[in-house]
Amino acid sequence: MLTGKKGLVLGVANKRSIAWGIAQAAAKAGARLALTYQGERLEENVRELAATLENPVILPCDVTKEEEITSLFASLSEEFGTLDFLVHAIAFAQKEDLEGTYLNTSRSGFQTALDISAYSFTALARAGMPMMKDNGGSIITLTYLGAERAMPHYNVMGVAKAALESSVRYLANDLGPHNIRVNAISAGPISTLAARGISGFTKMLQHHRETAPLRRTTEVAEVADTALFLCSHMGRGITGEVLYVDGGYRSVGMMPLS
Ligand code: NAD
Ligand code: IMJ
Repeated sequence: MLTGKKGLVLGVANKRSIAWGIAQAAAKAGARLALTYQGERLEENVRELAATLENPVILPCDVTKEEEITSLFASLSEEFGTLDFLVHAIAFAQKEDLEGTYLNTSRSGFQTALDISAYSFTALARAGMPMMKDNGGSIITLTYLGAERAMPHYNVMGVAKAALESSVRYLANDLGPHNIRVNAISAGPISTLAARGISGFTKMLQHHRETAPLRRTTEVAEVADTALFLCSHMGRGITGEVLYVDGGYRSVGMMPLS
């Protein structure tokens, strides 16, 4: 599905990362990949995982640093020339803002969550555009239902995801004339690093299992297959959308009564 295509995947932290699931699926589908790591702490992890791929490019990128975004695309431009797809699988809020109530979110906590989890997507789309505009491309981000419904503990991350989903629509409108598509995948809860530390997460998985029409939790591989579809020729008519890969959870209004 992706033979001959070149892609950039941001957000691999470890083997459980959704970004790593997407990278593996894209490599299997024939794509050549560049992966980024956030800071030296994660470099070794990403290099070890990438060693299983064919001819990967590995580059640093902390999205809070404008110069790292600039040098990422300078290096990538030399290595790849052109780019066919970009996957953004990055989110961060201060731990304290995912514990209490949304009401108590500080100005700096709000800024951090919105900067890393939402603004970074716009910054990366802008920086990646010159490498995509001649052949067209596909840009994807990961979101969660907490963008549109108030969920326990998700708090400022929900507000950041709402901004991210709106950014998808505006970027799709801006980049569509260059045949660059922009979409989000809204995944159901998955036990990754970004979810494991959350108090009550096991209960949330259980609730999802009992409520979603498919009666199970979401798997990274299901999310990865949807990402492949959106990056491939098969997804050519879709832009500005949020696709739900959640076992149908969003379509129901109540847990089964028995
Ligand atoms: P993860 O912890 O494996 O990935 C999060 C990534 O964000 C990490 O690789 C981390 O290095 C990166 N990151 C954080 N701050 C950064 C910065 N300043 N610069 C660069 N990178 C930074 O967890 P995940 O669950 O794979 O999360 C990936 C995406 O999926 C996130 O956007 C998350 O909101 C979304 N998502 C996750 C779930 C879930 O249940 N796990 C559900 C829906 C959506
Ligand atoms: C996160 C918090 C609260 C409820 C949650 C989640 N539910 C799910 C998640 C129900 C599915 C995971 N998720 C969708 C995220 O986007 C997580 C983002 C996140 C996680 C952390 C944990 C560690 C930390 N900061 C974080 N910032 C963002 O310090």
